[in-house]
Amino acid sequence: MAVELTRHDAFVVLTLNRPEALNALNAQTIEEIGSAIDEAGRMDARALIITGAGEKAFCAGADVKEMVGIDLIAKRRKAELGQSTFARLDTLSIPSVALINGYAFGGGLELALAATFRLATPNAAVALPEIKLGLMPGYGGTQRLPRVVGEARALEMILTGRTVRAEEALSIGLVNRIVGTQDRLADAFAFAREFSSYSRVALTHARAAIQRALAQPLHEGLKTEADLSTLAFQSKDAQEGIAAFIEKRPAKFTDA
Ligand code: CO8
Repeated sequence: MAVELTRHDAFVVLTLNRPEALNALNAQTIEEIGSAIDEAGRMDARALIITGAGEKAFCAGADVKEMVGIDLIAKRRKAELGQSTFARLDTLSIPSVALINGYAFGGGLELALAATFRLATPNAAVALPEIKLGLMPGYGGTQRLPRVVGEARALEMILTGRTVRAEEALSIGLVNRIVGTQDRLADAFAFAREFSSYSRVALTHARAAIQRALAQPLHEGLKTEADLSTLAFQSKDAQEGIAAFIEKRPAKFTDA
């Protein structure tokens, strides 16, 4: 299997497992990522952590060796399949955390960009180097990177293919935190615990509202926020959270 899915208490870990090719995304890997995301959604977990096998790479991008000699339709299908597979993270019922251990190049960074959060190990190095191959990003990079780091930085990264190291990635907001000097998975779980005890209802609506913020004009986004915040307010968990505050006790959320 090119992808492993393992359960760790409240969390599911998806590991890209082709270390001999720096976890590059061949057709089999993309297909298995899609199935694993779907499976993770059925596992009643609190978060999905995505990482790469080995110490060297999260993922070195689309498998360049599979790009030789394919026709126009296959090229288009490749882009659409990568995009639709990574987009499953948008609609996944739980937040996802890309734990970038080492290289996240091309399609590897595009996968990380589709996750809800990104963490980087100190040796992480991210880039969209497609330009060096005479290509451009095709798995969502031109759309998601500017949303995360702004147009100017996205243009620079995509047009120069420059590698960005962990500290710089943190400083431009491309990753949320640098983790894993000792145990990267333990740090990712600790990060996920910071949100995973809260009501799934409120978390889901908040994520959906933020996703829509970037896809809608402000006046429509505000309407979406009014709709979704009312739904969260109407939940049993909101009643419980408010009561717990007033009674000065910890809230017991039931995801209802
Ligand atoms: N595809 C296939 N094999 C790869 C890839 C890759 N992307 N990256 C590394 N490998 C393989 C190498 O060929 C090598 O295999 P072998 O030992 O059999 O020669 C093995 O992994 C180890 O790699 P290196 O020896 O190169 O390791 P280094 O430490 O010297 O270098 C790098 C590491 C810098 C990450 C280097 O491997 C590299 O530059 N890799 C390519 C990165 C790249 O260009 N990625 C972008 C690919 S394009 C893409 O992702 C576009 C997505 C959208 C497509 C849309 C289609 C329409």
